[in-house]
Amino acid sequence: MAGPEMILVETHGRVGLVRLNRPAALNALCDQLMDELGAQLLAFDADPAIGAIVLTGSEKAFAAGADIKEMRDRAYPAVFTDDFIGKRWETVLRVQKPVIAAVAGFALGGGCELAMMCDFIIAADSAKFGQPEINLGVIPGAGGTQRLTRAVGKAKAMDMVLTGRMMDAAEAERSNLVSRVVPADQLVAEAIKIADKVASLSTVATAMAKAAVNRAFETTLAEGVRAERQLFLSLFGTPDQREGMAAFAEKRKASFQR
Ligand code: CO8
Repeated sequence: MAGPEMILVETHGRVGLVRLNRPAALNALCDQLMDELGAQLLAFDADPAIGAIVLTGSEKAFAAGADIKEMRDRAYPAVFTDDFIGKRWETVLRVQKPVIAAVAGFALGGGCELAMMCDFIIAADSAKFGQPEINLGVIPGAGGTQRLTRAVGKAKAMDMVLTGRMMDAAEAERSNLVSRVVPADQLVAEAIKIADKVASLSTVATAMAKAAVNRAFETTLAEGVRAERQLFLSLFGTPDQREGMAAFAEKRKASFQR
């Protein structure tokens, strides 16, 4: 079977790196690209040699949105019955291993939404985030109105979604959309370094850590705390908990299961 055409795949030790690679369209997220990305994310998730994933684009664009030219002739009700968003766009949410988005240049529309579906975002100082769908006579459709609002609050989210304006990297960091900003020429190296740290840890603990933090977006404080406690207690049934705590007591580096 022919390999993917719109993504580039690399591994760096225990880090799986996916680069969106459709330069002629600023990585516009067409069906083929989303299918290739989804398949690769699931392949990394199933691979015990991989502990964390970095998703990045090019220097110019993480992704300039869903592919407008592919979308323009879609019509209701076929768009509803096809469920093209649910089928293609939410694969990243099924990945149990941590996924870090490394964003340089444009992350617009579905590109911003895809970055927000990752576990956290590292931005190059060149990054520009936006939900410009309103300019096209539509609104964000892959979680943008919800995840952006939870990340940056109502005032900024409403401003961006209603005007379509972009937010630069400094504003994105100030507004808690991204966890760190780094110089553009160091973005991928920094993201790999951060992912490498995550990947060196217990795979089951990092998966549970991400599941627990994600609960905070879906439930009440009391339910979230209960869910966290169950996950925490369940880790006492794993060899990694015994190894991690023994290594601390014995002043040595922990060697987690692979
Ligand atoms: N879709 C298709 N093609 C695109 C897209 C896109 N989103 N963005 C850029 N391109 C193409 C351009 O058409 C152009 O192609 P060509 O050379 O063949 O004309 C090429 O990429 C380069 O783009 P520009 O010449 O426009 O480059 P500039 O540097 O002048 O401008 C911009 C860069 C500002 C990023 C500009 O390209 C732009 O505004 N792009 C569109 C941004 C946008 O509106 N994004 C939102 C799309 S809608 C969306 O994402 C909805 C998501 C809903 C959920 C998912 C459902 C599937």
